[in-house]
Amino acid sequence: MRIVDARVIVTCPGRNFVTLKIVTDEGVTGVGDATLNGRELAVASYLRDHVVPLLIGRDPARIEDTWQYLYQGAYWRRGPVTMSAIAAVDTALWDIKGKVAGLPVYQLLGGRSRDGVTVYGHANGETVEDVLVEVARYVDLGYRAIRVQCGVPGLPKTYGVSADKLFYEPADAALPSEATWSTARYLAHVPTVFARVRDEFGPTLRLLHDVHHRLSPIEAARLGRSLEPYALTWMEDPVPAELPEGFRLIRQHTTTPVAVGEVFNTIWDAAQLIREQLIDYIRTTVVHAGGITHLRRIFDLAALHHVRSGSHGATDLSPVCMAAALHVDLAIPNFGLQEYMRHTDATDEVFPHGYHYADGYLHPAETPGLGVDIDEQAAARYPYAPAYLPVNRLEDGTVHPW
Ligand code: CS2
Ligand code: MG
Repeated sequence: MRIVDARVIVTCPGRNFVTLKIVTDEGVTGVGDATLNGRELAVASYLRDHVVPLLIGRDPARIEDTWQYLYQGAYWRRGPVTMSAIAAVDTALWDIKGKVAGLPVYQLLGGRSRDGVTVYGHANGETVEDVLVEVARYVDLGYRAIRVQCGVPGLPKTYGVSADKLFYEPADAALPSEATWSTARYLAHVPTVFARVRDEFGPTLRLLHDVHHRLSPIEAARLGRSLEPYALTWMEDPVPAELPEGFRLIRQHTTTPVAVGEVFNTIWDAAQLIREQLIDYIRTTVVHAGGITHLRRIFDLAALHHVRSGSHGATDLSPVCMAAALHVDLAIPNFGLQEYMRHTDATDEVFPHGYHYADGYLHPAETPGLGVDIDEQAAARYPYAPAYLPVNRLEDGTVHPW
C-alpha cells in the first residue's frame, strides 16, 4: 500500500480547524487533527509546503519510521507548529492501520484497560451563584468530574468564564482582545468559590480548577494550600511551565495535586516534571504532542513515576483529536481524566464521529480505525476566519501570562 494523496483542509464551523486527510492507492483513508489555536495557517503551510511532498509514495504502515523521518529528518525539532504537523500525519496513519486491520485503534494499542473514559466538563459563571447552577447542570448530565471557573469581583472579564455553556470559544476576536488580571483579587476569591461548591455538592464530587499559568510559584503554592480543605482533583497550569524548577516550590508547600502540559509538545518538555514527580497529571494530547505514537511515549514515562494522564480537550481540539485521544485513554494503564468540552452542532456536522457520551464517560467508536472523518463538502461551506486568544494585562498595563 502507498500514500497517493494528502489533503490539508482548513475549515471554520464556529472555530478554525486544520485537518490532514491521507489517501492510499487502495482507497483507504485516514484523518489527523493539526489545529493550533490562533496559529492555524502556520501548521497548514508546514504540512502543505514541507510534509505532504514527503508522504507521497510512502508505505502508510510504517508509522514509527514516518514519525522519526519527519522529526529527526527535519533537523529543526520540537515546537507547536512542527509537532502539530507530525501529529496529524501520525494520527492519520493510525487511522489507516486500524481500518486495514479491521480493528478500532485502541485494540492496536493493547486493548481496553477500562470500561469507559471518565471525562470532566467546564462549569463556569460570572458569580458564585451562576457557578452553582452550572455545576448542578453537569451533575444532572452524569458528570463525575467538573472544572470550576468563576468571574473575579473587580475584574471585568475572566478567561474561561463565558456566556456560552457546555462549549465556549476563548479565541474571540480577529485581533486579540485584552483582559485585565489581578493576582490579589483572584487569590482572595477562588477559595470562597470552592467552599460554596463543596457546601452544595458534598465532599466526593471530583472538582478541578485551571489557573491558566497566571501565578508565580509562591503564589501558586499559596493557592494550592488555601484550596486543600476542598480536596481538588487538580490545580491546572498554576505557573508558566517553561521552568520546571518552579514546580518544586509549589510541591514543597501544598498537597493539592498539580496538572500541567496542554502547551507541551514533546516528552522533553515534560520529562523533568515527571521524573522528579513534581506533577500528578500530564495534560498533553494527541494533536499538540506529536500524535498517538509520541503521546503514548509520554504517558508510558509518566506511568513509571506515578503520574496519570489528563489530556486537554477544549473546543480547539477537533473531534478527530478527541477520537484519537479516547483510544489512547482507553488503552493506557495510567489514565486519569479526559477533558471534554462539547463541540458546536456545525463542528459535529463537519466531523461525523462515532464516539459518544454516557453517564460521565466517553466511549470511542467500535468501528475500524479512529471512528471519525471529515465531510469535505460541509467543511468547504465554512471558510477560515482569523481568531486569536485574548492577551492579559495587569492593572498597570503590563502584559501577563494568560
Ligand atoms: C484551557 C483551554 O481547556 C483548558 O484547559 O486551558 O481553554 C485553552 O486555553 C485553550 O484550549 C487554548 O487553545
Ligand atoms: Mg487549561
